[in-house]
Amino acid sequence: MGSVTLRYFCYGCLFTSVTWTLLLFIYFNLSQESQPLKNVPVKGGQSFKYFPRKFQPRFTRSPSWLQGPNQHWGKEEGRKKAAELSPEMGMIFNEVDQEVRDVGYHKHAFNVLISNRLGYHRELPDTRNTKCKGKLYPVDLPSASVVICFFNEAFSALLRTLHSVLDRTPSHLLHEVILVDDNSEFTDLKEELDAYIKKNLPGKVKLVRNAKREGLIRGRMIGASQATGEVLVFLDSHCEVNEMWLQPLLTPIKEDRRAVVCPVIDIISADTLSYSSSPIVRGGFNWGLHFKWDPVPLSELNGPEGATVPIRSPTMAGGLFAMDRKYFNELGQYDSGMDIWGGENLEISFRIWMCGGRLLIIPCSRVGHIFRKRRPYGSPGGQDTMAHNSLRLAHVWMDEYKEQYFALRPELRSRNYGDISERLAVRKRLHCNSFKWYLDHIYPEMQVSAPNAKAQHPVFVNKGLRRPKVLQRGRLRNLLTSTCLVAQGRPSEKAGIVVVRDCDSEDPEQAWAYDEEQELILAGLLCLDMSETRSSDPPRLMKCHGSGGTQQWTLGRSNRLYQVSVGQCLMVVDPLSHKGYVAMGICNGSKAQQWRLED
Ligand SMILES: [Mn+2]
Repeated sequence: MGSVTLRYFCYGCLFTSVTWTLLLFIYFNLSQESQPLKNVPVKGGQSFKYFPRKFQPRFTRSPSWLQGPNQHWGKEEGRKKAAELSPEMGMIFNEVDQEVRDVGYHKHAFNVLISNRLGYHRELPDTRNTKCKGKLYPVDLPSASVVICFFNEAFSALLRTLHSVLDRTPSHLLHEVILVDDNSEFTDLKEELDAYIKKNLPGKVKLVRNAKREGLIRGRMIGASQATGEVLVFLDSHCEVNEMWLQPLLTPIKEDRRAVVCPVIDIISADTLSYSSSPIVRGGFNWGLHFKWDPVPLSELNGPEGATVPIRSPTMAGGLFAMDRKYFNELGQYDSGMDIWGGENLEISFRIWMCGGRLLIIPCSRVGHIFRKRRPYGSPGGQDTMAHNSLRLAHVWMDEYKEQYFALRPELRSRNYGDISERLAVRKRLHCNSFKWYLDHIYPEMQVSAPNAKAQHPVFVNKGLRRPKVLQRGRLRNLLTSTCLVAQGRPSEKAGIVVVRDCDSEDPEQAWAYDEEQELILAGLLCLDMSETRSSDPPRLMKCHGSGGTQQWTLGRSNRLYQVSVGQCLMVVDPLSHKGYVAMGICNGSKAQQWRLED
């Protein structure tokens, strides 16, 4: 009897264990299934609600959500895929996201919401010419001190700059990184940054704090004075260095200590933070003493090694370059009489060439830089530091050619520019050539004009006249009201707003084209555009500019029409109103936000 009871008891146990095993198996499988979707911003509300108080970088290697279900790419292709940003990275789900974005644009002039979401490490597309990838560099290169000055930088952008350097530089070449805080006002750049460095980056990263605002120019000199590596590498605080960026910079310096080298500055979009390759151009300037990019003369590009050899550049853009540290000191560092920002890049460029050095752009070294549309900070007293600095450089270096500048800025002729005797002494000590020598030998393309001659035509090198391919055409119908998006006035009217009206398939003024640049073009004329600073404004029809951002739209999941630079979706404001107003709103999946591009 007892043995029967025991047997049933054992069967019971066995049955229970099997049931539990099955349940647990199913549970873990399902929850693993949903794991990769944890951070996908598909539904509003929960995903990023913890955001800006204390930002936690979520993606420490690459944004995991970009990797779809089939992950069997080769290494290179996988890298490329991971390096592509989701166009919906900037989507706003709630008021907190909205605030991060709006305050971010105001303080930093780029999309801080996306910057935060990217985290401190990300994969980048390798934008080098394929020939660069086969190049070999000496093992015993000089060591580098990377100097990064910052003032009120966005925490995530600064940390991404820093980590990109640490991630992509061989440690035997990286002597140290010196951060110079130019007396920033934002509190997260104080204790929080100290704590982060102490906890995560002990050893190679030094942080120097200026007790008062010195500006970029003196800030860099302070950083350089603390450096002990053989080569100084200056970077902006909103950069990301790319694959094998440093070795191609150090090699020409090892060969000739008077070579000053710049990487090619790739473009990180201020609106989307997407990384794209820059064409190879070189630095020039105009007589207003503004830096400009020039096409590279074919004679520089046609060598046997093609587009991989260093290119002589008359000037540098300023933010990113490398130079032998002792040579930097010998050559007179910077003009410490220059304030905050502006003109220092032309000053050092003229000085390098005129005093026996060479300035080169290295096509195989790529560093991305966030190109902001405005500088988000001024000078403490609000003075025009660009004019002050330009005056100093004109008086020290430009000899009789400073008249070219005064012809354009006659009001500056009598302006005080401080004491330049120390800089004139530098010029004398180094036995520098004349400015005429510089123009004749280094920048013969520069035209010297008599006063009042007509202005030089600017050279556009970045965008060709290629028209993007149209992917889809049709009317843009709202699914709630079944009305179509049209111009309120004429579709040719610039800055006109758009509204919804009854659909008419015969009306050519209702015809939209959606192209590969993600532009929406009405009646073949103007592009649907969103100002990135005022997301409360309705979208308008503007001239197509072809550079994404404010004119970049995605027709996404659940028929939403998402605008990349404002991070919101297009919606019908009041479905019952005859006015047909539309506006941008937080993407909530409602029917008022659903659109279809249809024939
Ligand atoms: Mn910059």
